[in-house]
Amino acid sequence: MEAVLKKKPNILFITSDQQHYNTLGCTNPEIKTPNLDKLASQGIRFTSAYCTNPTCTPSRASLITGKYPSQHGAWALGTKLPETEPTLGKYLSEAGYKTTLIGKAHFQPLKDTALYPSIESNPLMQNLDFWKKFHGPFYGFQRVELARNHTDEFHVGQHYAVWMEKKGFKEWRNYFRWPAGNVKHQQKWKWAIPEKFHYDAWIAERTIKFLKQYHRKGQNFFLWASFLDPHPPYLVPEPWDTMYDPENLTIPEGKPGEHEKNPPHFQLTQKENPDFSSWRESGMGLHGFHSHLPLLKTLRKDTAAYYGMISLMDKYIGLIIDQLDTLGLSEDTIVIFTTDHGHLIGQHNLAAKGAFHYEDLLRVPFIVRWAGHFPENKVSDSLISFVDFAPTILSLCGLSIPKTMSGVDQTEVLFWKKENVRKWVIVENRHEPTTIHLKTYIDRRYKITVYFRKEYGELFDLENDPNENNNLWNEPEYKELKQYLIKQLLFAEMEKEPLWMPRVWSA
Ligand SMILES: [Ca+2]
Repeated sequence: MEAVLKKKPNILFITSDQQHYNTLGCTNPEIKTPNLDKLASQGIRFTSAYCTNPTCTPSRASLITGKYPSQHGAWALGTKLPETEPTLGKYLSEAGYKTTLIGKAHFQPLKDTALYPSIESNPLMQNLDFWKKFHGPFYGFQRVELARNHTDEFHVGQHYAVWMEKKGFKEWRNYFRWPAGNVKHQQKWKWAIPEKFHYDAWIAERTIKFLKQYHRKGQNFFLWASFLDPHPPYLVPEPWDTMYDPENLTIPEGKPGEHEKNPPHFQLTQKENPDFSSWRESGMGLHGFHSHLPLLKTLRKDTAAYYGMISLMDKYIGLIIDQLDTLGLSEDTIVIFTTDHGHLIGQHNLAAKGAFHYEDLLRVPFIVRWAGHFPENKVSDSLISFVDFAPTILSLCGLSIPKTMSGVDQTEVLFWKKENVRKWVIVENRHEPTTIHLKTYIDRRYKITVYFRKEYGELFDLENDPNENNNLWNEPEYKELKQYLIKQLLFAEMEKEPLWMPRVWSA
């Protein structure tokens, strides 16, 4: 058993939260990410990797289940992944792996109810006695050490707060928002928290601890270092807050009039006091369905802080990878870096996220390294979807892929034997049961977005209009193309239906 296990690769999975695909130094000279650039030079960087949903919970649940949000159950923010869903961690655990998640999970909502229990909820997140005792299991991870606050957010707590207290940082509440913290005003750009108590330092320290432990014990591992930045609020400690001069950054701008061809919610974002009441259905918060004008006023400073957050995170990602290499585990460990979905920071005059399926929001940075096995310093435009992550990892670990997973095995692409194993990707977004329910189909050239029971939609030619300024949905000369793509979307939908078992007999 041990001899067989030794041949299986370890998995070091590193993610950020809400990171635009073009925020790596190797593609964007205005930002510095030396460690991620180095990782890209040692492996394969994918330029056409997509999330399955541009929000946290649904997309993260796809990564660990190999299923679309419409299949695994966590269909929107504020829902949970059912505990009955088999996960990558479960399958790897059964094969003898140690499975650990450090950082952000967000598989469950901030609210705990009798019907839908959640431990990632308030006020339990602030009950540090609970978190001192609870370390899993959680969705296939035998060990979890969690946080889910983005910078100073009020739902700080869990293992991160336990760690801060253990470090003697008793005054940690002075850096976080009320009521979990003591800060009652909105902090901007510069975060007074000392870097050594920032959650990036915590994630790196704990990840490195587990790397050393697994190495010492000769254990196979699936270790997820799940960073929480650069998700807003835009706050970063010194010296990273002044690393980028806001005046020297290139700030994207929307094209005048572009939203006139887009669905009504795009247009409403550009008004002072828009009425979005007809989209409200569950009574819960709606991402992006508000005026974006106030958010566009501080883009330069926001971008400088956003880049600072990425560069700070890059430093700690570097510490983790350097430790892996120092332990001599490079050739035994597959390293994957990505984020959970993209981000809008001025593109199309929009900010953050919502039902705006631009590449900025759907496409993700995606780097894979397996020293001595995968090629080095390659760039691939092969289509990748987050549903491919779990089946591909299982395949690389020599394990069978459950038929219930919808993703495809990308192993041959990673070994540089095939350019592509996909012809399309689908991105879902069901933010409300019926009123915000859209689906995007992307092939090598075109991209079409259909809204449930709506006559409007989007059709972009990514080759001739890579910035997606010219929606062709209503153009008479593209009517046939639109019909063709809608049919392709339906075919893709049919293709992604899982077959949990083969037909074993005629009847
Ligand atoms: Ca996210």
